[in-house]
Amino acid sequence: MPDLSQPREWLVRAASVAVLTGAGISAESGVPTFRGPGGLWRDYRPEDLATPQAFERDPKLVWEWYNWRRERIAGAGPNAAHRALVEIEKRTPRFTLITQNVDGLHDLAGSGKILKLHGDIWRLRCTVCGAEFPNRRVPLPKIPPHCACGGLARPGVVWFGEPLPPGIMQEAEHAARSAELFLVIGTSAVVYPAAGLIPLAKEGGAKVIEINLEETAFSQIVDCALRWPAAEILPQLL
Ligand code: BV8
Ligand code: ZN
Repeated sequence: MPDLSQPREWLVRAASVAVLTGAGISAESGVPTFRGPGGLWRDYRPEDLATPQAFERDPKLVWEWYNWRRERIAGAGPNAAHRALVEIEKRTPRFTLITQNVDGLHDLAGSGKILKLHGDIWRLRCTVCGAEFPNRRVPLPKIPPHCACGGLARPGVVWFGEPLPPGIMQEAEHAARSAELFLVIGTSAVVYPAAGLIPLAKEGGAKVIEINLEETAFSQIVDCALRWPAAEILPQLL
C-alpha cells in the first residue's frame, strides 16, 4: 500500500471535492470493464456496438449485449470503493460525483447527487413516442423490448456520436473547475467530453488524485497517481 499521508491531508482539508468514475470502480463488483482484459463482449468492441448506427442496423444484437450486461450488473453489488465515496460525500461540505458508468451501482451504494454523463442502463426510451421509463427486468422477456405504444425501445444510455444529456456537462465542468480536490477513479480517460474534466480540474487549481491500475493519458499531470485497486485503496484514504 503506497504512503497515503499526502492524499489523506488533501482530503481532510478539502471543502469541495469532485469525483470522476469509470468502469474500473465497478470492476471489483465483478462488472466487466470496456477496454480491460475480458472487457470485450464476444468479438465486438463497445465503439462498434454502443452507437445509433449499430442499433439502427441490428437492434436485436445491440439489445442482446445490453441484456447480457444487465444480467452481469444485476448479480453485482456496490463494493468498498462505491461505499467509500458515500462516506466522503457525508464528510465534505461540497461534493459532486460525476460518473461515466451506466450500471447504477453508485445509486445502490447510497450516493446522493450523481451526475450520470452517459445515462442509465436501467432506463429505456421509446424511439417512437420518446417516453422514458425504468425497466429492471433481468433477463428481458422480449428482445428487443417495446414501449406500451408499440414503438421499439432503446437503452437509456448515451451512445458514441450522441450528445450528453443537456446541462449535465455544464454542471460537471462547474464542479471540476471549483473543486479543491478532484478524484479520478477507474477510467482509461479516452472518452470525451468526460475525460476533458481532468485537465479542467487541474486548470481550476484542484489537487488531482488518479486511482487506476494502469497509466492513462493524464497520469503525467495528476498530483498523485495511486496504482492500486480502488476497492482496497479508497477505504484506506478515509
Ligand atoms: C459526443 C454509454 C458530440 C453506453 C459510453 C476522436 C477523438 C476524440 C473524441 C472522439 C473522436 N471520435 C469521436 C469522439 C467523441 C467520442 C469519444 O470520445 N470517442 C472515444 C472512443 C475516442 N465521444 C462521444 O461520442 C460522446 N458524444 O462527443 O457527442 C456531439 C455533440 C453534439 C451533438 C452531437 C454529437 C459520447 C460518449 C459516450 C459514449 N457512451 N457509454 C454504454 O455504456 O453502453 S462510453 C463508455 O466508455 C462507458 O460509458 C465507459 O464508462 C466509458 C469510458 O470507459 P471507462 O469507464 O474509462 O472504462 P474502461 O474499460 O475504458 O477503463 C477502465 C479503467 O479502469 C482502466 O483504465 C483500468 O485500468 C481501470 N481499472 C480496472 N480495474 C480497476 C481499475 N482501476 C482501479 N481499480 C480497479 N480495480
Ligand atoms: Zn412509445
